[in-house]
Amino acid sequence: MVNTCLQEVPLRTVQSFGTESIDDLVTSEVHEQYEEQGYWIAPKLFEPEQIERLRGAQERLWSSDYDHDLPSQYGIQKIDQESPSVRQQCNGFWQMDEIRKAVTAPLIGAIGGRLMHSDIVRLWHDQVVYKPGLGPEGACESAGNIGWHQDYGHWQCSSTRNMCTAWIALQDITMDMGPMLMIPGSNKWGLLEGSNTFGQKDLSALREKFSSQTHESWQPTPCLLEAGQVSFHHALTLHGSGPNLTHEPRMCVISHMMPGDTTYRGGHMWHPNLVFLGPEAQDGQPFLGPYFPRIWPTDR
Ligand SMILES: O=C(O)CCC(=O)C(=O)O
Ligand SMILES: [Fe+2]
Repeated sequence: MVNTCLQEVPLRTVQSFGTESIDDLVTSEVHEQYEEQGYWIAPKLFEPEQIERLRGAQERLWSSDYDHDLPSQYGIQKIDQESPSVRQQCNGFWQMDEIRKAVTAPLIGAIGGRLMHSDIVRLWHDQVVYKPGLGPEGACESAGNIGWHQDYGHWQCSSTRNMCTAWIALQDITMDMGPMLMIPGSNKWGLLEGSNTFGQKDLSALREKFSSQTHESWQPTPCLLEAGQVSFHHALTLHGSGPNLTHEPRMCVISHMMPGDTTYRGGHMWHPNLVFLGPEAQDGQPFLGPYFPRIWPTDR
């Protein structure tokens, strides 16, 4: 059990890294890494107290103890505490204040803005993900897998592929924990056919499917993070993850960000976010308003 009575500490800022400008953190080497490999692992952006509070918020979420009654358009996920399946709540920020603070943290937005080359950053949606610990005997269980996918494969109703995800580790993420795996360079392969495969479990079949479309080298690289560290990836970077073979759950909170001028690209794939554009949504309609909070510049 985690301690949920921890003191609230202020979120980290650019200055807390001993620098004045976000460009001292997101340097030209960082841009190069992000553009060449499709992702970048940032230093610790969250303090241990914040991580502990986020873990508490996540545990409360899974036991239906919410800060706010009204769930997002995804509704309330029914959780079977004994199941080996991945638990996923999208737009957890509607229900838990601590999750809202993390996925809209100004530093996350400032970094996302630099990586997307956008002055304004909004939340596209968030995810709270919990991968149960199956123990070493769980190696053949695929329920905890997250299929190889491209985020934009799911987001084709958005006017831009230039979207960026921040994945916040709520504990040290080790190799046996089913870390997120990236395919470096896949951000340059374009949008692959049928890449909206987050929910599929057969990683080998997906690898086969995507490798045969590109014939590029496929070198899964794990994002091994310390608690409070954050990885940032491009919406075209292929990624997925395997089973958690430890006895601890793997917990993270994810902020999917978009440039502030992102609009609806009509006639493509449906997405739950489209409900907020209303029944007469028009191609080119902006994703604005409280459903898509502005993260950067901060309005708090
Ligand atoms: O948690 C994982 O393994 C995958 C998460 C993911 O798909 C994402 O952050 O875009
Ligand atoms: Fe993803």
